[in-house]
Amino acid sequence: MKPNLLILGGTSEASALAKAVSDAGIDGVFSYAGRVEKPRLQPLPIRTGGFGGVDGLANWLRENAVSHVVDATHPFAAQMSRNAIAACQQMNNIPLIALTRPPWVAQAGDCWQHVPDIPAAVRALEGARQRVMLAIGRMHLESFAPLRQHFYLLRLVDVPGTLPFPEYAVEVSRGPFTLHGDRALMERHAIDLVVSKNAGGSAARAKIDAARELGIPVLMIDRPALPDRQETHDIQDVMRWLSHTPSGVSGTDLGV
Ligand code: 3Y8
Ligand code: NAP
Repeated sequence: MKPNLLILGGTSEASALAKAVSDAGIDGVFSYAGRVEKPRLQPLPIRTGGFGGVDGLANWLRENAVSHVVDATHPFAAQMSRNAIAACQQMNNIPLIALTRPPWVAQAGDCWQHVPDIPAAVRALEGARQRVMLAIGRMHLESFAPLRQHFYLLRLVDVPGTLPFPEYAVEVSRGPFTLHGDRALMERHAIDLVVSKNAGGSAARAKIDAARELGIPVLMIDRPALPDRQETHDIQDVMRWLSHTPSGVSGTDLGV
């Protein structure tokens, strides 16, 4: 039976996979949560918005006769990843694989302080005023609002509404970012500290490399823990998996 794929997207790897799937003539749907105004277009049909939890996703899989699911979401999209595992199990174990990228690892010249999550990053920022590049997007900015002593450089995908800080600059820009661009940005704003999620991949690592070159410390937020699932960093692995993994959904489950 020809695969009928759901890609949970929102990363550079998800977009690269969508191209490989489309080029191979495989049927699939690309899914966004709907977090930004103009998400990148894809060579596959796009659906946007939450599914409605585990049951909502399981129903969507059934109603759309999905035979395989690839979770290519960002490593911090932990709730989506947990829901995907549970929904595929609920649907008689529809085959699921995660397409991820290895976390960044500090190298010579890096000055990283690891923290386990956003609240720990907030605690680590208590104390004297700094000029902080807060490159973690929009969704968690409120957590840092109590730390009014700092200047914040905020990089956002969309033009923001009111922001909870007395002193800040906004850079509206989506990645992939460049070393030259991020270094110039940090110098222009005389940044003392970079706060970053350990996203991995190449599209967001420019700020880490620029920080090393400028001798700027990084507050590195480690990834949330995820349940065990089949995982790969390689798109060709996913393509092989697709052709070698029989659908987990028999005819009767397809409502036919
Ligand atoms: C909506 C859909 C592609 C995918 C591109 C990657 C790279 C550029 C780097 C920094 C860090 C950050 C943020 C970031 C990067 C890629 C990738 C990645 C980080 C888009 C996209 C969607 C989102 C959602 C958005 C979050 C935000 C996070 C900005 C598309 C552009 C900070 C993560 O305003 C908001 O609500 C933004 C929300 C989740 C984290 C947050 O908490 O605010 N991503 N980003 C997805 C959906 O609706 O399902 O247009 O592509 C995707 C990309 N963002 O194919 O080119 O692969 O990671 N995204 C982080 O890493 O910290 C920016 O500024 O240095
Ligand atoms: P999350 O906290 O793990 O998910 C919260 C809820 O959002 C999910 O339970 C689901 O709603 C919905 N959702 C998330 N991703 C979805 C997708 N691809 N398609 C449909 N619904 C989705 O997710 P998040 O951290 O907000 O990330 C949202 C999107 O942004 C994902 O596509 C992710 O890959 C992308 N992204 C996130 C980050 C980040 O830093 N978090 C960085 C780059 C890109 P229901 O429960 O209703 O189904």
